Amino acid sequence: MNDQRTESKTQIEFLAPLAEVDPELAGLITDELRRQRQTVELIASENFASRAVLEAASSILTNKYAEGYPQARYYGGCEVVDEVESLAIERCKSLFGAEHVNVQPHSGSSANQAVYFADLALGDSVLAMKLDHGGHLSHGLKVNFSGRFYHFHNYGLDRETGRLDYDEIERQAKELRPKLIVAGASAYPRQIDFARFADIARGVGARLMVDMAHIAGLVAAGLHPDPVAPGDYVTTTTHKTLAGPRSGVIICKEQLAKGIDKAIFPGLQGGPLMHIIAAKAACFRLAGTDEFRDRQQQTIDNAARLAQCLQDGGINLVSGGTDNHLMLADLTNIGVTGIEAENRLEEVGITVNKNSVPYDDQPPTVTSGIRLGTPAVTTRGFREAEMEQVGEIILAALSPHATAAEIKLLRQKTSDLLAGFPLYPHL
Ligand code: DSN
Repeated sequence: MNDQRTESKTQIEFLAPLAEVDPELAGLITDELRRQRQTVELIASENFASRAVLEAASSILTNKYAEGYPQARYYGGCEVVDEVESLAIERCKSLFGAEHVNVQPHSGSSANQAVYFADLALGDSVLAMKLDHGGHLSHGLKVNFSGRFYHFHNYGLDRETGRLDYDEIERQAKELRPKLIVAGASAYPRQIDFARFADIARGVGARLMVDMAHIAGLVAAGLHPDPVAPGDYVTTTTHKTLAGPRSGVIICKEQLAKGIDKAIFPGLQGGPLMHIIAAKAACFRLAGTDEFRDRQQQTIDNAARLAQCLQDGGINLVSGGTDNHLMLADLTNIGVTGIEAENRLEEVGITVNKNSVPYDDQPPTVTSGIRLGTPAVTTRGFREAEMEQVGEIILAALSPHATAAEIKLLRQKTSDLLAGFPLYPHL
């Protein structure tokens, strides 16, 4: 009896809520919860992780060191985390039809780094999408590790169509003979033909890496052409359309598995984050459900409806629309820069990010565009009717004639809209 009392007292002390031991930090987290609840989240790379994912990510697995891989660790006591990691691997393999999966990368950028580390020698040549046409920092930006260690060349979007021009990419590949071709983007609103990329890569003896971070949820749901069969390597984050924890994954062909595993550990990382790997396992399980598939379809439908509203209101979209979860608005014709639009929308309770558009004259700190995406609002429950309301608020807020009183009214409209869609009611 005494023992039980002692144990329960210890537990109570151990589980003292954050607010009790660190009110300052708890206050900031509460502020952020309030911000997330009170804004329409249109950042295309964000989402709301499920309660299951949050629970796994905040679990006691954070306490465990597990350098190495299941059944081949450099620490004792790994019998349970071995099962957790194997579960995450098997679920990811089955979700994407993968031959080999490494669930240890801490982020999408570390996943990309590991592929380059495994596949390339310093200075090797790579062909990837330009950052200001929709690529990613880790696809060869000069000040990023990728641009410093490897010789990146860029393909971009066609000036007229705003789309990838596969013939032109093939011409560049033939001229440059890269060792690796990178497909995938952070701000491309159209489907990507990965099979065509694989043909181009094979034609010049290059390997193909697909960075599917933005579209992984759509791929899991079978709503985007598959990158896994044509790609030698596929990297992804797990927190965007996939709605998992903030982290990364590498998928590859079996014959490349040893190189990838060695590149991650001991090449680039030490102990894996077992609590985050557990959260990835939960995310992969949820991503295999009909509910998840329906949500991905709704994400696409919501993006299409928002795109239509913005275009009807006179806003130009790069490539003329969207096939996926995001759109890129070019605001040049309405005389508003990206940073001005981001700030204006923030005032009315809508969060977006300024984004360069192809052939942008403005620097990346200003930009001529904004990127808008629907994964988070769709997880929150928005459907086409709500997207129309969001579209109307955006158009009114970006109008050069919007007065301070109108902006205030628009903020109220956003709040009224959000009130019908509670976020994390258990918190
Ligand atoms: N920074 C991410 C995005 O917003 O698209 C890509 O990693």
